[in-house]
Amino acid sequence: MADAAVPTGPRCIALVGPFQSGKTTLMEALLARTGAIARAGSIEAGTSIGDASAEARHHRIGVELSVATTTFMGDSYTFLDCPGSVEFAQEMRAVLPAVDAAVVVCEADEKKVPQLQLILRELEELRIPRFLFVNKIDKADGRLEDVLALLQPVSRAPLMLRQIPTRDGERVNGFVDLALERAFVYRDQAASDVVDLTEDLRQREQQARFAMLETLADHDDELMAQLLDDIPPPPDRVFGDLVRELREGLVCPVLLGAAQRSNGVLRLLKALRHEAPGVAATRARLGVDTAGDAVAYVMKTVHAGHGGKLSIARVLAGEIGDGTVLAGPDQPAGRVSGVLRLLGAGTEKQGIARAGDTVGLGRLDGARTGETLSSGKAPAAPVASLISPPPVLAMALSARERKDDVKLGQALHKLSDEDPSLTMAHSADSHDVVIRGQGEMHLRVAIARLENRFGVAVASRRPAVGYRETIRKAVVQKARHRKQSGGHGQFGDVVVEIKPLPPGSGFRFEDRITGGVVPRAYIPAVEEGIVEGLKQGPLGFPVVDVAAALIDGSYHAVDSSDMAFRTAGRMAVAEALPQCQPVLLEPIHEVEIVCPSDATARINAILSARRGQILGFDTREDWSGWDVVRAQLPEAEIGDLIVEIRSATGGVGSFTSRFDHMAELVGRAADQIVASRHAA
Ligand SMILES: Nc1nc2c(ncn2[C@@H]2O[C@H](COP(=O)(O)OP(=O)(O)O)[C@@H](O)[C@H]2O)c(=O)[nH]1
Ligand SMILES: [Mg+2]
Repeated sequence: MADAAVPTGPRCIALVGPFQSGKTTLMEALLARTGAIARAGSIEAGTSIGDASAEARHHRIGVELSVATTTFMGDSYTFLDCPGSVEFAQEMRAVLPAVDAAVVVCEADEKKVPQLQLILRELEELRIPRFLFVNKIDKADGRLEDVLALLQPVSRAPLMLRQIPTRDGERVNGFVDLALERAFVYRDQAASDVVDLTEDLRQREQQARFAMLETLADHDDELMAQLLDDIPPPPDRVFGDLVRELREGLVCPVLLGAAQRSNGVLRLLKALRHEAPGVAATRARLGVDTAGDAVAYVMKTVHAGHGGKLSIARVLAGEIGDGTVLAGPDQPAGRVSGVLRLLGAGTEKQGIARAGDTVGLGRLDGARTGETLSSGKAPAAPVASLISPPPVLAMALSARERKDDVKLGQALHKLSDEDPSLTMAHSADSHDVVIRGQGEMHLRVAIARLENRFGVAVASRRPAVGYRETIRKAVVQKARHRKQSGGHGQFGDVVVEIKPLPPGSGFRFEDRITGGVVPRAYIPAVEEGIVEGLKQGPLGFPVVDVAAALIDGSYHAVDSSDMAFRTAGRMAVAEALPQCQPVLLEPIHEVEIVCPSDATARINAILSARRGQILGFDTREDWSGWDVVRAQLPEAEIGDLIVEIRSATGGVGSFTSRFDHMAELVGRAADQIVASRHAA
């Protein structure tokens, strides 16, 4: 019947959804149901195919993408288990462009609705066909209609029930499929049994089916006419609409199940088989040209500790085998060495990858996540442009052993190649490497990977705040450096005027020598000495916004030298600064926080408690139910700001910040900073 429309060929399906909703468990059930594994492993026992890395096992949550390919009714299916935590959302974002469809795994939990909204939004923007899989139906205690009412506001497409639960007392024991009009009773770890529809059930089924048909009819006038005329619509029409409206993103069908018991899993597989598009439709969505060249999209990059690089890619057109030469948008990617079928951490050689396959490609040293590769002469049109979210947390790292310094740099380089939402930079103020990422767990996992995968143990600490100091008063200071030792002596003598400059001016040097009392040749050395002296002021920080003028001095025909004048310049500054009323400056950033509106008051309170000055708040453009709060906040208060924002917003709030200005800081707070600087 509907089988004529079933796309054949490999499918690629993302499993997404809030943290802990059961994605990894569902992937396990899908793999067991399709025979890729003998039986479902468990997260608790550390035997699942997904979350197989040391870091995921340790934390018992998904911290990276897991990929597994299986076969169902003769077709290949690759499932992508995407981490649910916002800190690892980049892993999901990178794969989505090239998937055929997504299964959004969720549960009836009000607290997770904001996270669901973020995920649905990504899918909606990329026009990815999506099913909602309401999981953990085995412990559902409320009515399904209430769950849907809770979730509907965060979905742009109508959530359309495809099944209704049946109950044995309070417990959900099966479901009625509203398209097939058939009732099923769940069995543990097995396919459901078909049972007769009782009269009572048939009435409920009719009602729910009518609601489904009405939703479909919103985009099918003929179906609408049939419903109005009470004509039973032909099954082909209903199945045809289910397929078309899913693919066009007009509806989001809702399926039920309990991944842990393998309930509803076969139904899900069948829905995917009949309704999810294949690679041809995905190519059309992405505008991929099929001129004959192979085109592949890189979903993830993995650097094994011992050097090999693996690019997990979806072949969108053509074929890729060992030896295929591929190029990215701006550089050669390399020659494929190894085409691998993936089952979590396990791999198996696969001779050739056909259009639609999702595989590991070995040794593409020039390929990056998010790139579209082509075997043709000209680069392929990119199917996606990945933008990494700005970092929200930083940590300073140093290798525990000096000999690992170089290795640390190299390993971090590989980690940020794998995950562009993790960046690294050498800090200007110290010898540390500063890593920046999406949250505490994100950075902690990066550190664990350094150790587990690259064998580099690191110490980590909060990065230093960029304090500075300046002066409030001008002083004229004389300094003479004179040394008589053995043969040549040293002689340099200067009079320097130091005075404050307006904020943001930095440093200015002026030569006001007349009559050659200090010869021209030595003046640059005096300036160098002054600059050195300003590197650390009396409070312990670099001194900014000062002018120094060389106004007088003297020299010695034999003993004067650059070195002597440099020393004199440095001495003059060191002696002058304490008399200039030094004052501490702290960096102030302008921050913009985005959050669901019901958290805005809490965010304001957090900002005030952190010495923030709130500049205003607004509704967030194009995000109904969200606000943007703008404020000025000291850099010292931004360090762990994200932790508090997340806990006030169910994990979904975030912020961006940029340096705005330096502000004077006095009193106890300043004294403490100076004291701890001197103690360090
Ligand atoms: N009761 C029940 N628990 C489930 C079900 N599916 C998953 N879980 C549990 O929910 C927790 C989170 O599952 P997991 O698959 O790791 O979620 P993920 O974070 O979405 O990958 C685990 O403790 C699972 O055992 C289900 O169908 N019913
Ligand atoms: Mg998981």
